[in-house]
Amino acid sequence: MLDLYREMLLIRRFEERAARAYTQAEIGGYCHLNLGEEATVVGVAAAMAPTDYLFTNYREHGYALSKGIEPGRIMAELYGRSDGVSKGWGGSMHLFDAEARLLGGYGIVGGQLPLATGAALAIDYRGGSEAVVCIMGDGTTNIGAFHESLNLAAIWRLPVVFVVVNNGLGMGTTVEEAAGEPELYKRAASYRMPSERVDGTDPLAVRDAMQHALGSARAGTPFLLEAVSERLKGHSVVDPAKYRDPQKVQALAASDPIALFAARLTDLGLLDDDAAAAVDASATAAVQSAVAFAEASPHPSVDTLFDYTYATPVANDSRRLPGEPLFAPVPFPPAPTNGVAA
Ligand SMILES: Cc1ncc(C[n+]2csc(CCOP(=O)(O)OP(=O)(O)O)c2C)c(N)n1
Ligand SMILES: [Mg+2]
Repeated sequence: MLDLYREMLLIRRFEERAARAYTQAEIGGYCHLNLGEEATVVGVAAAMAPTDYLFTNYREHGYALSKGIEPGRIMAELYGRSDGVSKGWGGSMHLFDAEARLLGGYGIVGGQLPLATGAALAIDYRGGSEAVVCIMGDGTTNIGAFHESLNLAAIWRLPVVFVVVNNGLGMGTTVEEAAGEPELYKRAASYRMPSERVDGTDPLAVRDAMQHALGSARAGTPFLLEAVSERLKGHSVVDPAKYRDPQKVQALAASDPIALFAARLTDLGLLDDDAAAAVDASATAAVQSAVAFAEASPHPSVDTLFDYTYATPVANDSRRLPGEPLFAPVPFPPAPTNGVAA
């Protein structure tokens, strides 16, 4: 239980520091935080075997930490530096580490679902015993890829657990406004897929539900788990969330998974003020060294800009680097004019 608490606090301090670095313009692009979802993140990770694969969306720093990736390599990616997990080309939304079996990090809502389903198909095809865990938000259950992926997973009996992190909001839209069936776990019934709703602020409840879900998936019955929590801040770091009911915002502290778990540990005699301060100091120190590592890492060199890209060069794409002329000279001789003046 103390390990789970330490992990949750590491995520909390990492996210708060990331928010600060963003406002200091150290981090560019978009930046979405797991604040309020820490118990779900560590509960999911605690149930997974190291060989299991994880796909998630853009709100994924906590999952990368829970997969055991060095905080410095994650922070360096947020800073866009070459020692980042994705060599500095991905940024906050595109953390990827094949060795840790974290297969992204996707900015397109629902983009990870068909890929996760395909990875589960590959495991099944090869007769492997690993499972795939696919994280998504509540809003993502309204995307077509959700239904396509769950349907294929069900009929092909793939080893995949779909986890809906229901934080109550898709950007500024509530679940009730967006979903015809707002009890999202019930949507699995359309595919005769077993499913469950769990308290996403309780790391032990999430871990236990996830163990059950993974057991089902490994035995050939994919599972949908819905973990309910609150998004404590805006959709992304720059969102002041003015659309939220001020009364609801006032009440958010009651849903803070870290405060709730700390109180529980204290009641059980597992944590006192000194021990809590020590856990906090160690999480803060780990984040400080992650920032120092990121700051010391060089920016990627511009001439590596097109490395690892899949697009085939086409005639009107000169693949020019910044500063190069817009249209490079045509690389083949001019067509014959047959004596006709142009
Ligand atoms: C296909 C697509 N449509 C719209 C967006 C813009 N967008 C980014 S996040 C988001 C909300 C997703 O909400 P949810 O699935 O609940 O995840 P959360 O952000 O709450 O973790 C939207 C609409 C997008 N990135 N991709
Ligand atoms: Mg959401």
